Amino acid sequence: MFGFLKDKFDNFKHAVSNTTKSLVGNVLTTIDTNEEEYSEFALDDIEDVLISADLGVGYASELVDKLRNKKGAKPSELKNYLRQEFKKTLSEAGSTELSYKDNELNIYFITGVNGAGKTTLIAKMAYRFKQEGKKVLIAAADTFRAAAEEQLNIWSTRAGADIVRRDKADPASVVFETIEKATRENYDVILVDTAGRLQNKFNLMEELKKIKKVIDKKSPEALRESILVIDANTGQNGLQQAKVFSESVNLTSVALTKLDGSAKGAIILAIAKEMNLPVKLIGVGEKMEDLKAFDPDDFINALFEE
Ligand SMILES: Nc1nc2c(ncn2[C@@H]2O[C@H](COP(=O)(O)OP(=O)(O)O)[C@@H](O)[C@H]2O)c(=O)[nH]1
Ligand SMILES: [Mg+2]
Repeated sequence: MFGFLKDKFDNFKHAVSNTTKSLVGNVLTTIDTNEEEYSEFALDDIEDVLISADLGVGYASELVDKLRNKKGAKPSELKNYLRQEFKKTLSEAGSTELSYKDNELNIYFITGVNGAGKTTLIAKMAYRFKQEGKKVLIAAADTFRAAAEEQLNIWSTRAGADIVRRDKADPASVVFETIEKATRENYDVILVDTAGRLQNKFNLMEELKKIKKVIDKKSPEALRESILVIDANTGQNGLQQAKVFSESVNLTSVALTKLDGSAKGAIILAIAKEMNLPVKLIGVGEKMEDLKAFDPDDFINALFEE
């Protein structure tokens, strides 16, 4: 396993502090734990609190329906019930470890809306892979904004990675060229940066599909992860984004960025439940080192303040 993947996010207590209050705390203050069973009134309240904590309507009502139909369910066991359910949801979404194969080409296809943190994530990943002694090539396939390419150029130089960029070229052709170069020159890692302007959703999705097609054609066995980058501050909106992207790209995991400033960690549960996608990487700042691995147990512990 890579050293950087052992570098776990250890500040969940802060990142989920509001979440803890709104989710676990509020749910528990909603009900009278001395009651022998749940009243219909209490169940409705629990559902409301879960929804307002960004868990999503579907997930919230599923959790409450289970309680309703569970013979002998006791309000005093609510905390434990939620803990078990959240754990199950996270583990069913799959392994949280970033896939990587030694002595092979590893392609990471990075997507997400504008400003989510794709380019920053790529710079951080490049930096970490370089630290592990890997040969890293970045495909600047966000050819829409000249500034985006320039930003990537500065970052990649700083990270010590190489870059393929072609001004105003077709993004898919940039990726094509990147794979050719990587294969020829024995690179370990390709990071594909993409555009994210959603005001032109149809074109964007077509562009991403085209890039995916190039990878599938040239080097299907090398595609290690298709990562959707989500800004933690977007809440349920992030889930909508995930749905749009997953229709065009076969997503394998999520990178949740800006958790340093956000207290909306509950979105991790919603993503796991609704999209069946594991969060694997966490962005906690704007610097190269600010990339962490996601540990589900730490997250759950922070949520329940243990
Ligand atoms: N605080 C914080 N800011 C971030 C993080 N990741 C990215 N950013 C900032 O978010 C903004 C947009 O990032 P960028 O990578 O350009 O997004 P892109 O449009 O998806 O490529 C920049 O100002 C980044 O510095 C993070 O984990 N924490
Ligand atoms: Mg970008």
